[in-house]
Formats: sequence, structure tokens, C-alpha cells
Amino acid sequence: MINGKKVVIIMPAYNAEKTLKQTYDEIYKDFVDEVILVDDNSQDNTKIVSKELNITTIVHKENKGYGGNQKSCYKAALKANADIVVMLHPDYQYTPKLIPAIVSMMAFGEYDAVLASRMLGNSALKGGMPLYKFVANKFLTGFENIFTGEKLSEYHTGFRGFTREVLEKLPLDACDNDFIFDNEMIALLFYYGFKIGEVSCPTKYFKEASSINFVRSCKYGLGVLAVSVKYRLAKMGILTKIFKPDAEKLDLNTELEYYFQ
Ligand SMILES: Nc1nc2c(ncn2[C@@H]2O[C@H](COP(=O)(O)OP(=O)(O)OP(=O)(O)O)[C@@H](O)[C@H]2O)c(=O)[nH]1
Ligand SMILES: [Mg+2]
Repeated sequence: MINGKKVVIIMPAYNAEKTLKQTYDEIYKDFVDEVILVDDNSQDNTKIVSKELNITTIVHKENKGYGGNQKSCYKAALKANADIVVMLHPDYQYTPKLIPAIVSMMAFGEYDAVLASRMLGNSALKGGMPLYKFVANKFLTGFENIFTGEKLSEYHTGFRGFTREVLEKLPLDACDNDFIFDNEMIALLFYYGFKIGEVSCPTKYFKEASSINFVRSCKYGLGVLAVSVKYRLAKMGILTKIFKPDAEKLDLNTELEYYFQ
């Protein structure tokens, strides 16, 4: 707890057995009330390692994708009465040591969401981000800033925090089940008028931390361009899927697949 707010860390996991323990061990537990991992039908022992670490472990019976996994994570966090939720990838790519910084930016009411940015400062390439991802990140960020009229240093980090209010209000069930989920969520944050803060974050690239290849990155990049254009159209009154008033929010009455005991 911090300032009376319950803090829950969520980990969307897929084949994370090799990096999970190291990631979990670096979480500064004083602030954190619960850690929840959703295993998206991994082919390895992710759920077993997770349970051994006493993490609340939820398992998908079939692979739902990165966005589908996050939907389950946020539902589980809301059901656990979280006030502040931080998504941390279990692949040890982002340092858990920033969790207190991220949480405190929301715990005292200053921000509704916080992004840990690899592009603030000068550490992305030094940390091993492939040059094509760096250039694409810069380009897509510039494009999206123009179309949203906002100013973020990146829209593509997987290390982010949200208040309960954000997770209850955004129509996250209407969002994509694949990687573009992350980008849609930021567009929705701006669309609903939430305040987003950024902290600088070192990044690490190594084999287990990075599975998205060039083709998948291209698909993601095109998705980002589409989200940016749809956001602008929505601002002009032309509404599509996630920007419609009846777009589905997270339904807490649906069952999470199963808790691994
Ligand atoms: N549910 C699900 N999650 C996945 C899948 N592939 C990767 N992930 C998870 O999505 C997150 C991001 O994927 P990564 O492979 O680490 O992506 P990356 O190459 O590091 O991406 P960048 O950091 O942007 O370069 C990780 O936490 C993975 O566990 C998948 O097929 N399904
Ligand atoms: Mg990664």
C-alpha cells in the first residue's frame, strides 16, 4: 500500500520460465500488495515457477494473445480490489526497480496512468534495442504525436501503470487481442481525457526478452498508423470500434479461466 492505495502488479506471461524468478525477485515488495500472473497457455513451466514463487497464478486453457492476456490480468486485478495496477513483463526486459516511482506518480493523484519510457534519455540503443526497432519507434511516435496532438516520448513500452478508474472506464474488452492492444489503450487514455505521466526507463535486449520478429513488428507498425488515424477521426466525430460509446468495458462477471493451485 502507498497512501492507502492497494498496489497490484500484473504479469502477462508467455514462455517466461527462465526469466520469471529474476524479475519477481527484483520487485520491491514493501509497496506491493499482490502479484498476479496470467499464463497464456505457455509451452514451458511458467505456471509452475510462478506458483513456487507464491504468485497468484491464472492459466488460459488456450493461447489468447498478448492483448487477450492483459484483459485477464486487469480483470483479475480489479477483482482483487486493486487501486493501482502496474504491468510488468516477466521477461526481465524492464527493471522492476522502477515500480515505486511509477506507483507514486499515481498514488497521490497526480496522474491516471504512467508509462516507463525507453526513449526518454539516451539508453535505448545502448541497452541493445535493434536499430530498426529504434527508428520505427521514433517514426511511429512522431506520427502518433501529430495525430493525437499529444507529446509522449514513446507509445510502445510494455511497462506501464494505471489507476483503478482507468481500468473501469476504458472499453478494454473491445480492444485487440494481439500486440496492438497496448497502442489502443494509450489512444483511449487520451480520448477519455486521462492524464499520462512518463518516467525514464533503461531497457535490456537479450534472447528471452524479445520474441517479436521483423514481420510481427511491421504488422504492429501498420496497426499503430491505423489507431492514430482512427483516433483523429473519432475526435472529428467519426467513430469506429473502440471509440464508440457502447464499446465493451472489462466484464468482471465473466470467469477467469482457472487459478493454478
Ligand atoms: N499472450 C502472449 N504473450 C506473448 C506472446 N508473445 C510474446 N508475448 C508476451 O508479450 C510480451 C512482449 O513480447 P516480447 O517478445 O518481449 O516483445 P519484444 O520483442 O520485447 O518487444 P519490444 O520490447 O517492443 O522490442 C512479453 O511479456 C511476452 O511474454 C504470445 O504469443 N502470446
Ligand atoms: Mg520483451
